[in-house]
Amino acid sequence: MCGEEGYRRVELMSKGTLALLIHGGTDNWSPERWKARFDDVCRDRPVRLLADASLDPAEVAYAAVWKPKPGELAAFSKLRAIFNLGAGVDALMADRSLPNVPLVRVAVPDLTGRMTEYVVLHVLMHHRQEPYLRQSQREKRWAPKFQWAAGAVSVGIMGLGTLGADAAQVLQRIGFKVAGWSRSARQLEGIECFHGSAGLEAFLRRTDILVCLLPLTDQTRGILDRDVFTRLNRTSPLGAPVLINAGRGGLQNEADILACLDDGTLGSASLDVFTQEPLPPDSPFWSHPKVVLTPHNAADTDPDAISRYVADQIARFEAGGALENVVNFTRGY
Ligand code: NDP
Ligand code: OXD
Repeated sequence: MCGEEGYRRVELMSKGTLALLIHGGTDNWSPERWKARFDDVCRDRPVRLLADASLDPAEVAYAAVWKPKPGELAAFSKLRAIFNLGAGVDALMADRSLPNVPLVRVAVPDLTGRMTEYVVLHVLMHHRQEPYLRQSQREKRWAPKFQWAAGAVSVGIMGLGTLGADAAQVLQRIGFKVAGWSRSARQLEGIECFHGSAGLEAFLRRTDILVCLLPLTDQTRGILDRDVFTRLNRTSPLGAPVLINAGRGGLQNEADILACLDDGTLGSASLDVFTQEPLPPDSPFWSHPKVVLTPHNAADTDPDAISRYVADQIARFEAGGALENVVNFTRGY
C-alpha cells in the first residue's frame, strides 16, 4: 500500500467496522439497501453485512441490527455499541447472550411524526364513525349519525414516552381530552398524567379511546386484557370504548380482544401489531367487522433518517460524547 490511496485505506481500517445484521423487512429495508445507505453516511469506516464471509468478528466495533437471531451478536468480542434499527427492543431483550455494551434504540422525528399520524388517523376514524359511514356508503344508505365534538371524548395513551407524548400533544391540540399513563411520573402541558399501578384505575375509568404505545417488557406483556377493557369508561359518548394498539402484539391478549368486541365490552379496535406476524390467513382479525387492521406499518420509518441518526451517534461517541436513547436493561426498554 502506498500513496494517498494506501494512507486512506489504513485510516479506514483503523476505524472500527460497522456490521449490519438485518433480517426480514420489505424491499426498502433489505440488507443491501441498508448497506448502500450506511456506506453513504459512514464514508470514513468499513460497513459490512453479516453475511459477508470475509468478515472478521474481531474487527467489528458497532452493530446495526434489525431482528437479529438470538446469539448472533455474541461472536463480536470487540463490540462497543449496538444500534437497533427500530424503537422497540423487545426482540433484543430476549437474547440472553447479548454482549454487555450500550444498546441504542431509534428515536427520530421522522418515526415520531409517522406514529403520531397513525394515532391521530385512527382516533379520528373511530371518533368520526368512519367504519359506519363507509358501510353506509357501500349500502347506499343516507343515514347520518349524531357527531360528538372532540372535546366530549377522552383519549388515554398508555406509554407517554417519545411516541406517546407527541401523539398526546397533537390530539390535545385537535380538542380531545387527553391523558397519559407511564411507569414513572411525567408532566406534559395540557395532558392529565397518571403513572404506575396506583394510577391505572383512574386513567382507565376516564378513557373512551385507549391508545397503546407501550414497549413490550416482562411488566407489560399481555396488559391489554379483559380486566383492563372492562375498567374503561362505560358511559363513553362513542357507545363503547375503543382500543388502538400500535405498541407490540405481545401487549395484547387476543382472545380477550375478540371476546370483548363480540360482547360489547369494546366497541371497535385498530390493531397494527399482533402476537404472530405476519398475521396468519385464518386469523379471525382479518374479517372481524369491528377491527381496522394494518400490517405493522404504523410508523415505517425512513431508513435514511435512521442511518444518519446512527452515523451521527457513532461520530459523537468517538469524539467522547455520550450515546443517546440508550436502553435501560433493568427496565427492559
Ligand atoms: P419510550 O421508551 O420513549 O416510551 C415508553 C413509555 O412507556 C414511557 O412513557 C414509559 O414510562 C412507559 N412504560 C414502560 N413500561 C411501563 C409500565 N410497566 N407501566 C407503565 N408505563 C410504562 O418508547 P417509544 O415511545 O419510543 O416507543 C414505544 C413502543 O412503540 C416501542 O417500544 C415499540 O414497541 C412501539 N413501536 C411500534 C411501531 C409500529 O410501527 N407499530 C414503531 C415504533 C415503535 P416512563 O416514561 O416512566 O419511562
Ligand atoms: C419499531 C417498529 O420498533 O417498527 O421501530 O415496530
